[in-house]
Amino acid sequence: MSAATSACARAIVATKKTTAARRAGKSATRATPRSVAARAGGAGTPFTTWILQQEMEEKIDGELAVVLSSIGLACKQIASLVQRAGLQGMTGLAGETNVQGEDQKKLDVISNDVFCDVLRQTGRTGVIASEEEDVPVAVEETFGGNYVVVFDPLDGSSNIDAAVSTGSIWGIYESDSTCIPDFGTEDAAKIEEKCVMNVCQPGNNLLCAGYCMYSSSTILVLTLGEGVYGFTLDPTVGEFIMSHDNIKVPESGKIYSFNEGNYDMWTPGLKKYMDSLKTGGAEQGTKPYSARYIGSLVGDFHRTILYGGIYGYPGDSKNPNGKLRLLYECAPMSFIAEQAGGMGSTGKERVLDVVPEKFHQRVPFFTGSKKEVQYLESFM
Ligand code: AFP
Repeated sequence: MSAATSACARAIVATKKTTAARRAGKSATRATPRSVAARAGGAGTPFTTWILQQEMEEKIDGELAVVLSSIGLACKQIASLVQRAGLQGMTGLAGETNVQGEDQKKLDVISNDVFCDVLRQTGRTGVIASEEEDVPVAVEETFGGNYVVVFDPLDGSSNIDAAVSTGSIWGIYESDSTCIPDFGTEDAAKIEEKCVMNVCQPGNNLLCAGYCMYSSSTILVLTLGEGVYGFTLDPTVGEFIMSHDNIKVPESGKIYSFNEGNYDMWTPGLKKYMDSLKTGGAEQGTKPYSARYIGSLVGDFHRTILYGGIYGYPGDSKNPNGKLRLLYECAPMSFIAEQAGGMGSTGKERVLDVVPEKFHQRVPFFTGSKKEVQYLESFM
């Protein structure tokens, strides 16, 4: 590790501390003025109004407000593309594979362009990092803010051709001033190194995490570290409207969402856990759990936080770290799960505590109701 990189690494740990302190300080010291309480949004509040309210209440700055509204715009554009995909020849493969060796669908590529374009155009993002890109990319034109945005523009895209739910997932971090690339003096390798350092932050540093589900409704769910809020797209006005005020995941729930086809490759402990669900789980002798699996993380996760239960993508003998990516799938979903009163775990530790070693790192992932995730952990 070079001296400059170590400085970045140290700076990022410092960022983590200040972010946590800021969060703690905010909730400890900020009183809610009466005028704010009167303005506070609830069900029916448009997403753009809600963002402005968060800014007025100093939960976010003006720069982050711009980034959030640009993500809302990207989600609307992708929702529209997904709805018309079958009619406009946008189903099927693009003919390329991404760095992880996965076939890219046409809509994967288009959705990635949509996300990258809106984020660049805000001028408030310093680094953007996508599932579909080999490495995180520095944005040359920043005129304020320097947010780091990690995202999976279209997760579950193997479902697209059958018109089954898909979704976008994102996480937003603060970048550190010592890790901001200098286009005037630094070469491409140095800039890339700084971008990777900026992106490889633990989920504990997340300022915002969210997803948008493209299904029978288009629903955008996000957290800024103080509760979880859901907004449903009203197609008649083209705006997300708050439909889920302060989502809380039920403490337990008898629905499990795993790709059980991998059972033979699981550890004995995990097999035992899975078998136990069929005879009542923690309360043996009661009714068996129900299996629900879409194969689209956003859809399976959304159902899990609303109805309760557990979603899991474990490691197995072929892929010890499972399939899901830490930075733009597991960490953002864990932040949301925790903010809704649930959990996000690798089976052995809290996902938000995992410090990424590389950009496309995978981790085993279990999330949902607290009691269900704790019960799973007791077998691991
Ligand atoms: P695709 O984007 O290739 O459809 O992968 C979706 C995904 O990353 C996640 O959304 C699913 O939960 C998981 O993979 C499904 O994987 P399996 O098909 O192996 O169950």
